[in-house]
Amino acid sequence: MVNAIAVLKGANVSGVVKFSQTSEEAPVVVEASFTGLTPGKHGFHIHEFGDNTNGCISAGPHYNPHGKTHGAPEAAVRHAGDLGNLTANASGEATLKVEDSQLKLIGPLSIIGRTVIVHADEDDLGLGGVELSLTTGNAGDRLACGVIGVTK
Ligand SMILES: [Cu+2]
Ligand SMILES: [Zn+2]
Repeated sequence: MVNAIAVLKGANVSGVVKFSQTSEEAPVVVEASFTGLTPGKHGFHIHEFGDNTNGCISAGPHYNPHGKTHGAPEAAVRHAGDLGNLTANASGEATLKVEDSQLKLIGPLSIIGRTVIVHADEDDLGLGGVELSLTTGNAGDRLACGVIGVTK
């Protein structure tokens, strides 16, 4: 079992995202809990770099080791880092628990050391019909980010 965690801090938004995987072929369990969001949907991704030199922007594009276009988490064609959206309630709180078959904590495609980001806007899952739909889901500003580290 490998466990990893990211703690995200933004101006208003904060959250914790936990990951676990039992073997390289097993799905990764993702459990996220956020506060301080505006109600509604917010794009939620793993980005390529674990670099916060200039804030969340230094994390680079969506983690995409297979050179695919952006998509929904359940789509066959997606970035490995595409986790879709968090949905915040009227109090600005969002929780998510999913199993994802493209993320890895074990092996050469591990996401440990990369960055989790929550965005200002909804991820259109590649279907928005604007240029950014196919790269970022047009999810807007990066509200909060955190590097994924190993935990017990
Ligand atoms: Cu993102
Ligand atoms: Zn993507």
